[in-house]
Amino acid sequence: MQPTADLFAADDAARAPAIEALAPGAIVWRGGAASCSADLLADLQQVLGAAPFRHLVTPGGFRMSVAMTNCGALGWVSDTRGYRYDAIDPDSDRAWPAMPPSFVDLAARAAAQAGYPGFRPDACLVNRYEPGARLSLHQDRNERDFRAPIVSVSLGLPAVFLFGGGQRSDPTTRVLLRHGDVAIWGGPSRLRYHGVLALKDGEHAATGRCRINLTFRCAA
Ligand code: MD3
Ligand code: FE
Repeated sequence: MQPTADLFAADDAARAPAIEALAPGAIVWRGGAASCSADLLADLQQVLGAAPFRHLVTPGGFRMSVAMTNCGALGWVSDTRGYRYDAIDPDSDRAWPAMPPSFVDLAARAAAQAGYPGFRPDACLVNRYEPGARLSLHQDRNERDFRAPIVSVSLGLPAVFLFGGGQRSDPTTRVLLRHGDVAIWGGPSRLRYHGVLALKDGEHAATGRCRINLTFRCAA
């Protein structure tokens, strides 16, 4: 048997890491986090001990189907007053847990490869999708400086990502994001509308019955 057949077995990374250009400024590094995914998930457990997943409420009063938490100096929060970044976790009234070095290291390596050397995120939003959970089309515009990219890491069950344009009504393309995929969204793609279709039920060896997405941001 060839050694790669063992390393890249099953449906996730049945492929060696590879870079795909999606659009100007948008790059997917297929399998970029596959080799460090166990470290990321172990370090995530430490984060969850201090800041467990919770379902936020939108300003319109709807409970989000995606469960969220944060690590790093700033965390993204939503409530009936609006969306914002805050240094304090409203559930604990304490600072968010620090970003684990394994997170910072992967985010910086991914950004550097995509042409953003010196990327040092101050916020990591962690999303958990259980079967049926979805994220409707939105823009990420609560960050102060749109010159920095957003780096996202997909772990566990695959999801269909919707990539739109500069206006909500623009057509969308579908991109399957699988365990270990890392995407970098910068430049002209930074403010494009995007979302995630309802997660299909399944079981993944690394996460169980869910998908975890880490998004790294420069929020301050
Ligand atoms: C394209 N998360 O947390 S990650 C979010 O899979 C979010 O959990 C999705 O959208 C998820 O805000 C998508 C991919 C992503 C993240 C930020 C983007 C794509 C983006 C910003 C601009 C354009
Ligand atoms: Fe987003």
